[in-house]
Amino acid sequence: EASTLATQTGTDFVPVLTQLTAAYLDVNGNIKTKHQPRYKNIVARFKQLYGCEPAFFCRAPGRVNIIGEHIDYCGYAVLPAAIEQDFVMAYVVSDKSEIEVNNIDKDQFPAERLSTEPFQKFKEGHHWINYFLCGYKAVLAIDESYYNKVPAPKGMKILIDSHVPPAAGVSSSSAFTVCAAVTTMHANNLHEVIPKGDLSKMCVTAERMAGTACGGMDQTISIFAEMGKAKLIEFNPTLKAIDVAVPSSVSLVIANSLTPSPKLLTVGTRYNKRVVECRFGLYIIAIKLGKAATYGDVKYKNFYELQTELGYSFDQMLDLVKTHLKKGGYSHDDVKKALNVGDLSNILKDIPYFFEVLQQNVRFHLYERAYHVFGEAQRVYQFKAACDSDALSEEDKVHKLGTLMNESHYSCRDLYECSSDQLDELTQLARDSGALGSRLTGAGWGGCCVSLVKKDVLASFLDKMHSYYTKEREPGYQLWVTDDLDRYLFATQPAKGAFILDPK
Ligand code: NG1
Ligand code: MG
Repeated sequence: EASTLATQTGTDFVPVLTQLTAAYLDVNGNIKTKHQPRYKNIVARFKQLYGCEPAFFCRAPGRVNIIGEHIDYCGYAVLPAAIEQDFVMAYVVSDKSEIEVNNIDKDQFPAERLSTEPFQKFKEGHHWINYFLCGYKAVLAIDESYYNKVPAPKGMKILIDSHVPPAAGVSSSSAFTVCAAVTTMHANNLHEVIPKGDLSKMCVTAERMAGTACGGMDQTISIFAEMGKAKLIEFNPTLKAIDVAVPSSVSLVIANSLTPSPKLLTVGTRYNKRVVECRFGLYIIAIKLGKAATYGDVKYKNFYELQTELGYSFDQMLDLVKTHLKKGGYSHDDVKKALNVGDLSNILKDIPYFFEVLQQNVRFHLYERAYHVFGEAQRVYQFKAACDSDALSEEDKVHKLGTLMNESHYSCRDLYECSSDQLDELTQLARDSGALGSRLTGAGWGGCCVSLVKKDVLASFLDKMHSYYTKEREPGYQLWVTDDLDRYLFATQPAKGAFILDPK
C-alpha cells in the first residue's frame, strides 16, 4: 500500500473514536476533540505549558499480537491487531531550533528539551526520550531521499498523553516511536510524501538503533491497522498488511499479568539473545546443508530466506531442525565449531548488544528456538486459514483458533522460554474460566496475555478472571497497582492505525 498519512478531517476517522466520543460528534459526524474530556485536558495542559493551543494532534495505537510470537525478526508473517489505547501528541511548530517535550504524566516522564539535529546521539541508559528520538530519526535520519527535502527541521512544542501501558507487551515503545514519527513528519510537511510502508520500515530501523533487535510487527500494525480488522502482516517478499476477519462470535480479551516485561534492561539475556540464537541456528543449518563453508558465506539473512530458497514446507523445515540441530543447548565452543570460526565476537555486528549477549550467556538453545519459529510461523497461516474457511462451522472454527493460541503459548513457554510464572498462571486461569485459548502476547517474560472468548460467556469469563487480581500473594510477590481493573482486564476490538487530527 503506497498511501500516506494525510491529515484527516471529517468522517474518515470518525469510527475509531466513536466509542470514546459519541457524545462529541457534530451533525456531520466530525469529531469535536475540544469537547472530549481527554482532549480537553490535553488542550488545557498545553495552554498552561506553552501559552497557546495545539495546532494538531497525532496519534498511534498499541497492539495486541493474536498469534505469531518471536518470528517477525526471522522474516515470518505475524497476526496482530491495533488496540484502542493510544499515544497522543499535541503539538505546535515553533521558530526556535528546539524540541520541547512534556508529558501529562510529568512525574514519570519529566520535561525534556532536544535540539532539532536529526543525527544527535541517544541518551545514555534506557531513557524514555529515546523513543521520541526513534520516531524523530525515523523520519529525518534514515532515508536521505526524504530528509533531504527538509533543509531545516522544524522546532516543536509537544505534549504527550499515553494510554498504552508500558512494558506490558502491547508495544508502548512502538506506539511512542510511530506517534513521534507521525508528528515529525507532519510538522515538516512530509505526511503526504512518505508512503506508509516506508514509514513503517524507517520506524523499525530507528527502534533497532535504540537497542532492541526487533522485527517489524509493532510499528507496521500501528501504522496500517484498520477498524474492526486484524491483519496478517507479511514482511516478505514485500511488506503487506492483509485483512483477517476474526469470527464475530468471539472477543479478544487482554489481561495484564501486572508484572513488567523488562525487555531492554535484560537485553543480554532475553530478547536479543533469542535473535542471536535464531541466527546461529540459521547459519548452522545452512552450513550443514552445504550452502556455505563458514558463517561468513551464508547468504540468508533469516530463516524465511533459507526456507524460500529450499522451497520447503514448514514440516520440512521442522525436519531440518531435528536432523541438523541438537537439543539441550550449545556452549560457546559448540557454536564456534559448528560455525567454523575461531572467535565469535567478530560476527553478528548488526545485532545491538551482541557483545553483552555473548558475555552474559553460556548456553544457546538453537534447536528449541528454531523449532518454535517454524511451528509458530505455520500456526499463523493455520489461524488465518481457519478464519477464512467456508468449510468449518462457526463452532469448529473458534475451537481451532483457540487450540492454535494455546499451542502457541505452550511453545513460547517450553521451547522459546519467554513466558513467566505469572503468565502461565494467568493463561491457565483464562482457560479454566471459559476461554477457548489463551497465550502471552508480545515479547513475553511478563506483560499481557490475550484470550479468545465466546461473546456469550464473556461476562462470566471476566468475572472469574478477577481472582488473579484479588488473590492473596506471598510476601515479596508484588503486583503493580490494581486500582482500576478495567485498565488491566478488558475486551478489545481491532482499532484504527495512526492518524493526524486537525482539531479545527
Ligand atoms: P513487544 O516487546 O511486545 O513490544 C517485541 C518486538 C516485536 C516482536 C515481539 C515478539 C519491539 C519493538 N517489538 O514486541 O517485533 O518480535 O517482541 O513477537 O521490540
Ligand atoms: Mg516494545
